[in-house]
Amino acid sequence: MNEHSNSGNPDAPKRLIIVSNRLPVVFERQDGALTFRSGSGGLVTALAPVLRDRGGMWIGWSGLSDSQQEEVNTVLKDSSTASGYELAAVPLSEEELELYYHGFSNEIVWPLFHDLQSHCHFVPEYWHAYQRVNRKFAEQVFAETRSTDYIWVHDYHLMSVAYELRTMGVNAPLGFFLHIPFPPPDIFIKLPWRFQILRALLEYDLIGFQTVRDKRNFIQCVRMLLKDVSVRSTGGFHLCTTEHREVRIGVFPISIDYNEFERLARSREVSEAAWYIHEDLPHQQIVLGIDRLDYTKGIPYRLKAFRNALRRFPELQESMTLVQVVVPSRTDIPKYNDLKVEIERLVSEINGEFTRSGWVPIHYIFRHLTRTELLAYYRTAEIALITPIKDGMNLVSKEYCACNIEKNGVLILSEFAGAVSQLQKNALLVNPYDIEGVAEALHQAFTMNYAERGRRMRQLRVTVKRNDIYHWVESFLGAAISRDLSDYPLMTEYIPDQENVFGTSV
Ligand code: GDG
Repeated sequence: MNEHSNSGNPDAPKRLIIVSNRLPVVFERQDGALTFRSGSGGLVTALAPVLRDRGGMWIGWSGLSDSQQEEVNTVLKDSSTASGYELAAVPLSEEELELYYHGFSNEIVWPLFHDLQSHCHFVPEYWHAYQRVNRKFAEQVFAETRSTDYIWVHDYHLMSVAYELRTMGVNAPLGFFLHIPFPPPDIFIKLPWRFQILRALLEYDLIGFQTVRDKRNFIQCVRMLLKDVSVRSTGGFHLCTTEHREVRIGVFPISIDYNEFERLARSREVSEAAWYIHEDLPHQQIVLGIDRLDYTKGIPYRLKAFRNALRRFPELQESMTLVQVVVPSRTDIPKYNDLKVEIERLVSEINGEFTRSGWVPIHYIFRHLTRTELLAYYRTAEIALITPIKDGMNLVSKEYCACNIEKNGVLILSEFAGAVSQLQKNALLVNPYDIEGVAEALHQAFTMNYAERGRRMRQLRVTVKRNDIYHWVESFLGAAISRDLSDYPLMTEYIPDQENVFGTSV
């Protein structure tokens, strides 16, 4: 890598290098000048605190056109003061973005890996652009890093970065974490580039999945498609032996900064906002749904389940209000716009059928909430209704538990969210396609007594607290390089920006 100047020097600083499609920042123009603030989305929420506390670099696309790259680079020069870690932008042209990001990543991998092959557009140009852009990321990684750094690549946009780095002669250990599910073989084999993707992934030294389900699917695909790769299980990992390397495959369920969420939920600002929410909805149990606009989140089924509950259990009418927050996302992809139209039609039908003087059954919010608003809803909602049809993990479910400091909330959770593997004992589990089953769970949650709510929520909170984001990072880095966070010394001089963890989701 960049001159490999520290190669072999045991005193060289150990930096953590994160590589992801997007940089964890949102650029804005104020009076013509470019500035940036921290963004959101699962990955940012997960890694920003760790990098801020420990130092390192994040490499990714800026979100702006490559014609603004020079300006972006100038602004990012000061990034380590503003964000607590360095940022390096990979320039992407409009065409690359269209084919690699909207095309291959979001019209092929995203739907396929969520078992929705009918949503896929298998366009060869998308695949060629995906390879080109992964090479571009690898070139930037090569230029920015030194051999003592640990490079940790994230998510489905960048599955081929290790392959490209190996082609450049890089032998350093490389880690990869997949934030979304990995599909079973009968779905994965539909991918025209299934062999290339599997072989590219096996150029990493450690591959992390969210759940045992995803790891099992991946291993089955390797066994089915790559006969020359041997697979065995050893001490919690699977080991895939290829011609060039031994690749460890592990499970690392991602999480949240529990203490930070709890601390903020107790703050005066959030307490006041929570009080106003309930003042506006007196004598109501609030049911909360919060999702990016995405067909994997199961919003239409959820709305139908809520309607079914109101029809079958009339005592819920005028006593239960669904607050459904939908955060705009990928609206330039037609399927996402169709989804928005469908959600809005259902909301208006249900409100039309049930609204009474002083009670509107669904409060529909189509915008990004501020952090205070989000936490106030988490804190105040008596029921969280989290029903994705498939989800890598689902951080919202964990954030809800961390913020439920009154310990009177009920978590209704889809069997198909990765989070279920940790939260199954004390959440009410539902099949999101089972409209009547979800309606019954809503009724069960509504009528659950305080003792049982408290017992379940206390245990949920203990589970999330024990397995927080720091535990996730330590587990991955421990497995990757037999190190823990103490090898990345705390940068005590940096004071985190209070307003920063959330922003717009991409
Ligand atoms: C991917 C995988 C996996 C949401 N709305 C607002 C807002 N958010 C924040 C939440 C949460 C994050 O965005 C969403 O995280 P999820 O995990 O629920 O979902 P994805 O964005 O699809 O993330 C997922 C994750 O990666 C991590 O590996 O769990 O399965 O699909 O942190 O708090 N934040 C603010 N306003 C909002 O309106 N401020």
